[in-house]
Amino acid sequence: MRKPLAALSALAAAALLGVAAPSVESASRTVRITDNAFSPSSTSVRRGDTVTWRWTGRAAHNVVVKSGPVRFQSSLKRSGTFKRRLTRRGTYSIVCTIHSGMAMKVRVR
Ligand SMILES: [Cu+2]
Repeated sequence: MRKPLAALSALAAAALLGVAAPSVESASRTVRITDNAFSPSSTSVRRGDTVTWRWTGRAAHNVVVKSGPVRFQSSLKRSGTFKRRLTRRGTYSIVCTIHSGMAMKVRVR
């Protein structure tokens, strides 16, 4: 009867850690959106970090997750920012759906 209880408390501790860690050490990363590219085109962040995409060009672009642990997307726009806190590990393949070849990867470690 001890084993299930120990496993359960270990799970509870891990869950607590998972919730607490990002708020303690979360950071942010900015990706510039130019005409027509993401800069940088590849970046690596820690789980819980926030990525901010900043529109710096004149054309309209969007930020769309094509594949990855979580799907999300921004609206199609010409200026401003789009922020997302990434809480799931893995590799996110991101594109702008109106410009073929405009793509980037974010690795969440
Ligand atoms: Cu675009």
